[in-house]
Amino acid sequence: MTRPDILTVAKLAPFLMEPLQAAFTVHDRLHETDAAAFARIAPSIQGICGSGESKVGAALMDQLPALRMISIMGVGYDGVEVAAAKARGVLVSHTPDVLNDDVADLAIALALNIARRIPQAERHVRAGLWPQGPVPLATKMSGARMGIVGMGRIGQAIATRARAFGMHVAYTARSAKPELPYTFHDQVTALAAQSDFLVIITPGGAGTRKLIDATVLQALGPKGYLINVARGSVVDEAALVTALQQGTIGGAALDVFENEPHVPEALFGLEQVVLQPHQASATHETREAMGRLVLDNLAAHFAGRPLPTAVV
Ligand code: 8YV
Repeated sequence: MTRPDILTVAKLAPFLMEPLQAAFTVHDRLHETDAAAFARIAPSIQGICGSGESKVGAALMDQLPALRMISIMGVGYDGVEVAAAKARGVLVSHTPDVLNDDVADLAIALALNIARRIPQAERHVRAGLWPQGPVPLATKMSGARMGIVGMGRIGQAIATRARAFGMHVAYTARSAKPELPYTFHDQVTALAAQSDFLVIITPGGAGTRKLIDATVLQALGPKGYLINVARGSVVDEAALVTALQQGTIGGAALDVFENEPHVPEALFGLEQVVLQPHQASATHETREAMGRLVLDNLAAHFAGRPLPTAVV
């Protein structure tokens, strides 16, 4: 049985790389490491495997005349030029649903962390400062107003959790979802003005670039908290840094950034900030489930079956 040639465009975890190498001839990021070798095998590459942050553009696709499938380990695929893939008859798959719980859990954890000042209090104790006095009082999250920007699968998982905390949930999205028991705002600024916690869970990409700008941060206000578990591109990061430095908003808890893994140094010294290294889906259970979906989509394609979780 021929083993199709697959190009990986991201560092993949062993639980995915090993079964991938068992089923396919894998060329691990060869386009980045060995141009001559890549040029030799490029005509035979039939599939690409990458992560939610991977960049797969028309320029790379044009070097791969036999390319038929791009399998992304991530629900987000904003780094893939989907229109270019479609135009070349190349299928794209991603890994939705299996990570809803983890991403929603981290969103709620970040909201609790920023409101209850958990990292600050933990640092206070670790520094041996408690004998000298308590930490400042924090902010109650239960019963407050949560605004969710993006009401897809993960947005709805966050809303369910927020309701369990007795929170008032409102949202904005491309269109209202009348079947949902939450207040819809068609403008993100209006939602921000009605929120104590504004959670970002939209797809990345051109359609949402800098959606959260200085105007939205102004509307969120000096007591409001921003939580981003989507993509750094959705927030105007420079405007966010300024808003935090000037107290325009109450604080921010961030899992994603514009230029990962690089984080604006200006954020490091700010008390009212919680920082995470894009780990919302980073549990054994979820990443292994994502890995299985990547393999299932590739196997389905090369067996001529419909893809379990196609984008296009
Ligand atoms: C992962 C993600 O960081 O699913 C996404 O879109 O951003 C994360 O789950 C990443 O894609 C893992 O490969």
